[in-house]
Amino acid sequence: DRPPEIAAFDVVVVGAGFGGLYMLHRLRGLGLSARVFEAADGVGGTWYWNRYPGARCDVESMQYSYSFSEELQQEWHWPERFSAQPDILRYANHVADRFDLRRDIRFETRVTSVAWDEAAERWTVETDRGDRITARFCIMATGCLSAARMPDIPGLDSFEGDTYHTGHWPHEGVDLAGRRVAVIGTGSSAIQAIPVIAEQAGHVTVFQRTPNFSIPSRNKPMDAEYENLWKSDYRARRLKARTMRNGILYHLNDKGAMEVSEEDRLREYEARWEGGGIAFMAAYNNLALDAEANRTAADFVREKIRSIVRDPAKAEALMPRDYPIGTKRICVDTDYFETFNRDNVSLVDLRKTPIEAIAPKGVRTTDGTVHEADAIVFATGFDAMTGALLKAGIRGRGGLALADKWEEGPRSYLGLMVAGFPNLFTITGPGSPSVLSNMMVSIEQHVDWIADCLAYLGATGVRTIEATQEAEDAWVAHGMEVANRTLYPRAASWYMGANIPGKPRVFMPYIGGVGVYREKCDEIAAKGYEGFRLSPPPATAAR
Ligand code: NA7
Repeated sequence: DRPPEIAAFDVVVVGAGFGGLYMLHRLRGLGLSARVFEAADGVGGTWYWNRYPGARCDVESMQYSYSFSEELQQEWHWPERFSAQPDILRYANHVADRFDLRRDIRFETRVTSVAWDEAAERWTVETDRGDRITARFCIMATGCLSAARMPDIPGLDSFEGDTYHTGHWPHEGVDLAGRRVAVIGTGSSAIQAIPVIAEQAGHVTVFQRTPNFSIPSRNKPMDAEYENLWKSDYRARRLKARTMRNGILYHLNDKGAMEVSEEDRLREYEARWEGGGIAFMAAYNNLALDAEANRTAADFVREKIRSIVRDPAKAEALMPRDYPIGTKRICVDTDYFETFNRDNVSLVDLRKTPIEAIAPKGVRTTDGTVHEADAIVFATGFDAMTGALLKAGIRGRGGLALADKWEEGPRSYLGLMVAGFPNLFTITGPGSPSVLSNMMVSIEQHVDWIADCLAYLGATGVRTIEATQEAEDAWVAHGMEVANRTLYPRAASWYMGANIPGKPRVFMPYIGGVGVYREKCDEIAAKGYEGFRLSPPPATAAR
């Protein structure tokens, strides 16, 4: 236990995941004082909480890592092509130690209120440990998929067994050996967890509301030659990745799917399927744009499901049909569809028989069946992108609550700042590419942009920076326009807020592409922060 801290800093950072850690490092470099608050008792954010069996990153290890330190990227060795959660968490801890970050982080401390003090032109940040910190700037590094969501199913409290959420997996692990396990949900988390749970459990019952497209990862131990190839060319590759649509370096075919013969198309899809991972969606340049092109890729994956799953009824139930492939986040798996060939795995199609209630002995569906279970795993996702921000109790100018401002969906300028909330930045906030990208690339871009901005403000004597209403409105309109050119809004996805009852349906991330977005951000900065109100106006001589 520590006494509450009453103090003043230049900057408060909320969150010690990959965003918060790098932000702190950059702030130190600028000579700014900073306090970081983190709810967990360790660093790592997403990778601290998501310890469910099979948790793994679906961006390749050589790319899902920081690029800011040449020494760091050279010295670190990733054991697998796609990193497992424990390895990524080990890396986060290594970074925290290597750059001596922990001394400025207050762990096991949740921010409860973030309020703008108009007269002082400072933020007052309060925590559940009684801390009261004022700071000129507040930077929210709270993550996009950090507010785990338990569905509101009647009878939950009556269940006699154990319940778990994939996003809050117990740190000591869970022994599921021989037990009857119900898994609710079939998103990325469930698709990774189910094959691993099935190997331990006595029986697994999967409750599927919406089937998902999933591509095999082809994960394997890191190949030394491949690692060296990356390390000997790291700088150039990182630079190139930043220009890519989603911040990942892979081969994006510059042809449209309908420009080639069916035979060529199938060959390309087959090669991508064999290659593994989300590069499948880069097989053609118009899969996210053109419904007919998209259907060819979706048909290919449905055919794969049919060929893998031996029971035709199960195969049929597992095939997604009512949204274009990729418009709900594409999943990456190891033996997901194969797992349904096991004798100890059954599938309940909730489109036919929805869950009615949780009963003391298991999950009851509308046909009256109680699917008995000793444990229920909720793989039911997150209040994505806005959930954690809105939980922090942020109030801007005139006491305006962010929750009120965003009542009809998030609005921001560049996903970096919000009109009415001066000197408050959001790392990978809604309105930026964030969840549509390699998070590491997007995090580093935002942190660097914010750090450069703070340096500029310091050098030019500017006390406050705030997005103008016009710039914000234009950015929101632009974001919607770009999204509507794609097939994405056709799916009831968490990108749209559709997984949370009552949440406004707004396409939240910016889909214009990581490379394009970065250029825009840089251009805006180069023009003296166009679209932002700087007060007092920058003393030009100081720059
Ligand atoms: P997701 O992708 O939001 O998946 C949640 C799953 O849970 C999804 O299949 C949902 O079905 C299902 N769900 C949610 N609520 C219910 C209820 N009430 N009943 C039945 N099924 C339900 O979360 P994940 O954790 O898998 O992945 C999130 C991201 O983390 C992932 O994209 C990666 O970026 C990492 P639905 O589709 O809503 O019908």
